[in-house]
Amino acid sequence: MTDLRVAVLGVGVMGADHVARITSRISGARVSVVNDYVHEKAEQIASQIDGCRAIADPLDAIADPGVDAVLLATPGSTHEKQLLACLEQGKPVMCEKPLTTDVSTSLEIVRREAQLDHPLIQVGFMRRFDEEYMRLKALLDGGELGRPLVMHCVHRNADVPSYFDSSLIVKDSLVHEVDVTRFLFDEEIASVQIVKPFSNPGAPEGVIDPQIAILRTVSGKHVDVELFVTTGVAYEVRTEVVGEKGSAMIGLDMGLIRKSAPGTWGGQITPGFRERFGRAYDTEIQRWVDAVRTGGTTGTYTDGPTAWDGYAAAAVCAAGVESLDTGLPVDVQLADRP
Ligand code: ISE
Repeated sequence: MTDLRVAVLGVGVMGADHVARITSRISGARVSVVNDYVHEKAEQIASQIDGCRAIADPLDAIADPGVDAVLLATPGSTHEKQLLACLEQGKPVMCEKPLTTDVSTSLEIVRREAQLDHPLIQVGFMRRFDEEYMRLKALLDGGELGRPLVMHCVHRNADVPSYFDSSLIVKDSLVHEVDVTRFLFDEEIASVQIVKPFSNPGAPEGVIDPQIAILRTVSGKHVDVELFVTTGVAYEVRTEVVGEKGSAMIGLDMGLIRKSAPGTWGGQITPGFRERFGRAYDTEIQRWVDAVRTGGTTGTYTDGPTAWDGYAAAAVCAAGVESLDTGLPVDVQLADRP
């Protein structure tokens, strides 16, 4: 079987990481086209990869006959147009979150995809491919904890880019806990409330940080999330599920623990999400490539979170942004699934 020819759109930090992983860590695929709004950056990357071209217009890159599938790592505001182009061209697409930047366009994407013979969109919620999350999911599905009742999540970043504002903490960071909740509990989220504790004086002017998110699922499970994105420390993502018959926790970051004179004890904390979830990204992209390559015979071109998952996460985050203003719980309104 020939290698899948992938166009990577957007070669900022995430896109460049994906180019590197497809080129040197993933089997069965190669990067045939790159695109970026800074064309010189795309040209520079293309020049380092055999048989790769830089194409200046993202829609031309999607339509190019030398492209079998598309990986979108472009800014969220451009996703709607690019996803629609992929659907029109019948090209499978892996889309980094967000699916689109608002709920109505996300729903439109879901509806347009539903008109096709088979789904083509996979959304990049990479935590579903992380070994610890997969083990936790297997534990829950196996019933060993009994019925899950409560989940506590911690989501801390050392810092965030300068353009981050309070609502991005919901849409860019909380969105992962939203997806984890839907993934682990296999049900939708009914309401969300954002509580604002005393703000970190070290946070940029006007940014509400930390925030506490309280999610309630349709069946009444409680999830609380501490979001704190300017700790100045490192990356900490922990998840603890409490069930009828016990609890389980992941994300303890217990790499090497060193004990040394004079009487010290300690180790290192993972610096950021690219390190923490590096292997999960590799697994995610490998499984996507495998699904697309065999799609002609299996009829399935995705292996992971769907456009619906992207839409549902967007709907929860929109309710979260509303709650950020009012401080009150906001119900999540989901359309019927097509
Ligand atoms: C970032 O955009 C990500 O997607 C990370 O996974 C998340 O942990 C971080 O908070 C976001 O800013």
